[in-house]
Formats: sequence, structure tokens, C-alpha cells
Amino acid sequence: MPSSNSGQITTIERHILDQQHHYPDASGALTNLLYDLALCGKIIASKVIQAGLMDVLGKTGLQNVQGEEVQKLDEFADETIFKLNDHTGRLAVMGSEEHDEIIPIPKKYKTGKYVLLYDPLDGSSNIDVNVSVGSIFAIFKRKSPEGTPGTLEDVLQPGRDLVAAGYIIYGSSTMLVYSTGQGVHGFTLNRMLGEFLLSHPNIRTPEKPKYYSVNQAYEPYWSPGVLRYVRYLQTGEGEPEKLGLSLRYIGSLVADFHRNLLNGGLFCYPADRKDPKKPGGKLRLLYEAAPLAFLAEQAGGAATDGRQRILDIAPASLHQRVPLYIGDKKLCEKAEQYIQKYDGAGA
Ligand code: P6P
Repeated sequence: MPSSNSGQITTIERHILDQQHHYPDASGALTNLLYDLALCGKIIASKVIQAGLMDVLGKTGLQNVQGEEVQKLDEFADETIFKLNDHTGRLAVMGSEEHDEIIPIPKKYKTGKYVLLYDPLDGSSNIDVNVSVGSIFAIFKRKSPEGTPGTLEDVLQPGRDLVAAGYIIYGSSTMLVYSTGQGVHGFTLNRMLGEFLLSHPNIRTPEKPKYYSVNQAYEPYWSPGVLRYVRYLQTGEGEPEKLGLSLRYIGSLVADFHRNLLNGGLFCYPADRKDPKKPGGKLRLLYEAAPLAFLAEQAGGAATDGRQRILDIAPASLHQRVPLYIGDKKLCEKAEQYIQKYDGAGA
């Protein structure tokens, strides 16, 4: 249950500023970048809640780099995040699920010391049926020299080097959940005030998981290790007692992740043989798996691709996909054990 935080009212701005005190050499750029992302969340939320009323439903007739139909809200969210961040002088470069290549800062603006990666509206196929969707962001420090245009190398960093990550979930309420490496904190948007207020300080994922989340329809395409692992999630084989997990799968990553973060559970999108073009599963490393893995670990959980820690994976490309097992730490470890045992050393 969200904490009343002993009656105190803490806005996200105040909280971000307080977080800055942990970094004596902080210039305030990261603080302001997080403010700007909170504002993006408010703007996108204002459109998402009207989705049924305004001409923002339906398709644009365009396809994104993933070959997926681009929903109008996808475009709006992508443009909002870009336009609020391209001129601030805080970023060296951006990367978005909606753009094939990295997005340079327009030449007329100064570049800054941070790199922003984002999935502007993940799960957008659910918008028309009123299922919660989310924006995911990941922030690195640039590696290329200050004052020069950002590069692909600035973007292709392992998640362990993240300085901040978070998501905004547009559901029954709009929440922003973020971490700068000092724990995970959740804020709920008070629409009257137009403020994100601290509602979930220091989120820790529960010791006892309640749910497992997987698209069971892909079972015919899983490896022996994955099959045995999912069977373990269902039966608790080898454990002194049943795991007692329920299956919950919304098909919207942020919604599935958020529920499991708060109530305890394991989300997985394993590698499968369903689509030869996506042998590593569907989810992307840089702006989905890695930022959520950062949060999961900060909240006492874990995230693996079935063989290694997500945060240790060095990205080879902007839209690289990875299998993802994320949430309860013990269940993540079990995934690696089953895959190691039944699929061998593998690639
Ligand atoms: P599937 C939504 O399209 C998404 O990218 C994630 O939000 C979600 O977890 C996943 O795809 C669902 O994929 O193959 O189960 O429909």
C-alpha cells in the first residue's frame, strides 16, 4: 500500500533535489533532466487519458524500426520527450525505440553530459483497449568529449553504468517510478495539482513472490531449459512447498513489471523459435530490459537474460533484443540454473 509518508507532502521535484545531495559534485543537470522527464510524463498522461475521446487512437499508417504499426500516441510521446530535451544543453545524444538511428542534438543547441534512451510508449498496441501503457527511460553519462556531437558509443553502454532509470505508467493512476542508485521511489500524479507526489518511498520487491508473467502461447517455441523452468514456476518442483504463484500477463511490459515490483513476482520473455528474426526474444536491451533491470536490482530483485546479469551485457546495437527474466532474485537464479542444466553452455 502506498505510504502516506507520515502526512508529509513530497513533490518529485523536492525528492529529486534531495537525491542530488548524495552527489556533492552534482551540477544540477541530472536533477533538471529528471524534472523534464516528469513533465514529459504529465504531458503524455494528459493525452493518454483522453485517448478514447480524441483523434489519437488508431494507426498512423506508419511502421517503426521494429516493423510495428505506429500508434498516434506513440508519435506524440516520442515527439514530446524529444522536444522537451533537445534544447536544454543537458544531453549529448538521444536514442528512441521509434528511431532507427541515434538522435543527434540539433546543431543550434549546446550538447551536455548525459545520454537519454527511451521507449516513449511501450505496450502501445494496448492503448485502444484501455490497458495500462508506459514510458521507459535510461540515463548514462556521455563517454565522448564534452562539446562534441554525441556518438553511438555514448549510447552503447552496459546497464551497470546507468546513472538513473525509470518509467511512467499510465494506468488507473499515473505513476512515475525512478532510481538514481539510491533506492527506488514511486510518485503518483495528483491531477488537480499537476504534481507527482511521493506515494511509494523506497520500494522493495516482496521476499515472497505472488506472480509469474510469461506469454504461455509461445510454449511450443521454447528451449528445453525454458520449458522446464516455466514448469518449475508452476509446480515448485524440488522446493519444500509449492511456490503458489499465479499467472498474470497483461502484454504491456511496464504494467507487468510494475505489478510484480510492488506485489512480488517474476516476469519473463524468453528466447523462442517463433520468429527467426527475433531469436533473442522481443524485448530490447537499451531502453527496456536495462533500465528495468536497474530498478529491479535497486529494489532487491534481479534481472538476467538466462545466462548473465542484464546490467553486464555490453550492447552491440541500438535496438538489440535480449531474453529477459526480471523480478524476484531467487526465481531469476533458478532461470539461469535450468537453462544452464538443460540447454547447456549455449551461445
Ligand atoms: P507478446 C508490447 O508490444 C511489448 O513490447 C511489451 O510491452 C510486452 O511485454 C510484450 O511486447 C508483449 O509481447 O509477444 O507477449 O505479445
